Amino acid sequence: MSDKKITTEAGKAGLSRRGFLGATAVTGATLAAGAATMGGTVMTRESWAAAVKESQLKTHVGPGELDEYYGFWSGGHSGEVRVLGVPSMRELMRIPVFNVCSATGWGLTNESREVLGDSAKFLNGDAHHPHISMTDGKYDGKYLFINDKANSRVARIRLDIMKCDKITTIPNVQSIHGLRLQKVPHTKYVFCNAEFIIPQPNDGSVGFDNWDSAEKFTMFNAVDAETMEVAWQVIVDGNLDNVDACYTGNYAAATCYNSEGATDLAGQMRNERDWVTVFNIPRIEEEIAKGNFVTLGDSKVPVVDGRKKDGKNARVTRYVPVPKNPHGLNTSPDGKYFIANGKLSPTCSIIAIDRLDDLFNDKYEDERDVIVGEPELGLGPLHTTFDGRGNAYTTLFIDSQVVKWNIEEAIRFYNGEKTNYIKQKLDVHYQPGHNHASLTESSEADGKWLVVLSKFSKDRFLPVGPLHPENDQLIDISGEEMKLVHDGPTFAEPHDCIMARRDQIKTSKIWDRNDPYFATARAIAEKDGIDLMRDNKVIRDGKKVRVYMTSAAPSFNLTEFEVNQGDEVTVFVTNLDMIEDVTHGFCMVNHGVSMEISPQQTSSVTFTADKPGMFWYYCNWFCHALHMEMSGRMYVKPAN
Ligand code: CUK
Ligand code: CUA
Ligand code: CA
Repeated sequence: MSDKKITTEAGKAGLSRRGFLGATAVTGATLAAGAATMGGTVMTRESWAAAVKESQLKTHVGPGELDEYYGFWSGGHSGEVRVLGVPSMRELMRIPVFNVCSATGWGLTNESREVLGDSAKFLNGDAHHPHISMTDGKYDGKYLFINDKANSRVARIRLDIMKCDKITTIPNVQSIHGLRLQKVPHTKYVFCNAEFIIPQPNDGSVGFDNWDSAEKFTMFNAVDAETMEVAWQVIVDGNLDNVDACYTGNYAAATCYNSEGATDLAGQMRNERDWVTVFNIPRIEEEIAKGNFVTLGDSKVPVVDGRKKDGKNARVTRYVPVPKNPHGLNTSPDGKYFIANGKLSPTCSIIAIDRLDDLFNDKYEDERDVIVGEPELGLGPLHTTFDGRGNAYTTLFIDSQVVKWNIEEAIRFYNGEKTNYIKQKLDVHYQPGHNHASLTESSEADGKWLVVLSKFSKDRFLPVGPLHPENDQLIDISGEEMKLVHDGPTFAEPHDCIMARRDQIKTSKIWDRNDPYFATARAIAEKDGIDLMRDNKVIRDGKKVRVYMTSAAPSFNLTEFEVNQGDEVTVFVTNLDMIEDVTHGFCMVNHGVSMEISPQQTSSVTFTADKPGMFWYYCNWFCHALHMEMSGRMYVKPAN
């Protein structure tokens, strides 16, 4: 397969044109016919092919073998989270979050609807940024958090069971986009950016005609990672795009691309510089403790004003001008720098985190004094990731490349020294958004694998109609040179991913009967005098009917029950099986009812028996040789 890739990509020109030109142009090496200089050694086409093949062998995870890393992919406007093994890029699981899942019953079951709360009415979501909770700057494997840009929510996934257990809607804002976690001392806060500037209050009193004169803003938000309640909000100037936090626990920084406060495309590109908004977390907490906050509308969340007034900074924020419509914001794993990616500028801006104390104490004349480097990288820098060896990897959307560059050399260049801070440019296919290196958001960044989430696949895969998959490419960054080793087609539209070592994620094999995930079902059963592990019974409560059944492969232990037309029926199924992997399903035919019941789990679902007649229910999760026979009947007695 590596031979084939070399042939198709490099065959016409003899070599991969842009890969070599990109690298040689910046390293000053010569490109002789059929040979290139890489890392000082002359590579022939054959030795290049051999090197790539060697990398590709590293990605081969044989049948029955396990991957070294867990990867969590956002699902974009599919609304879910996907779990992949890295380096095989095999999809291991999907975790429904902001979508509806026919298989697991997410969005249908009472347990999932309780998590979804008021937002259960929304059937869509737009999940961009998955991040693993941290302790002392390392992934602790407890939770994964993810934003919903579509309906302004933040969700938490418990990584022990890989299910979403909390969803919070952020009040008085629109579109939660950038999301990152406090890294140190632990993830107390989930920081999340509301992207769009809206009228405040947004009660219809502001229309198109009085928009210009209206009070309007967006807010930076902190969600308590344990309770998932909104802890506080900060009003900002401009808008908010991406965010990251530092390794001291004191700062978070967010990009703003709409400093213009414009509502049209041209307007949002008017300024040559927008800014990075830096948040001082201890000062925000102090302001709240001192009572220097307001609340908005019905919300009880304390809101601190972080806007400049008459050119004077608020205590809690600083605005650092950077060029132009910046997008990604990434903290280097050594904790030294925030890096803002220029998007409409070919640069990244490097902010020295150790200058932020002085910035907030007004020691600098100019906010730009915290910028210690602004390397020119290529066209359309969107996101940067790190190998833990001092190198940064930035996606260039317009150039369709990843550029590897050395941070300290870029800083020395900014100080006037002539360094070649760009180490390599590698073509990716095509138009990359996020990229992400293994463990890169933690102090343990290990520089092994780089995933590049390319927005277009064009001709890389068998054609599947007008809608194309995207292409998540795996790149070996363990050596001097980046080597592209795998193409991974993905469905719309992962924006970002995060990789953790497999020993950092500890999952349950079967459910704990005391799990809070089905605490409500346990409480209802207890009130009905039901032992969920033993009883198979129908409880009538006026027009409400609760049907309790257990299951053990290959049967439901209640194979018939009777209700009246118009009853609201809740079916509780408890899976008695103790054997790992023996999951049952419950599907009530012609009622839109389907759910997963994994070993030792209780699941419940409520529906209206609105049609008289006999209805089969069956197990829709293949569990046994007699899985087809695992069924029962509901009789709905006609109303008179
Ligand atoms: S964003 Cu999509 S490519 Cu939502 Cu992190 Cu940059
Ligand atoms: Cu139980 Cu299939
Ligand atoms: Ca702008």
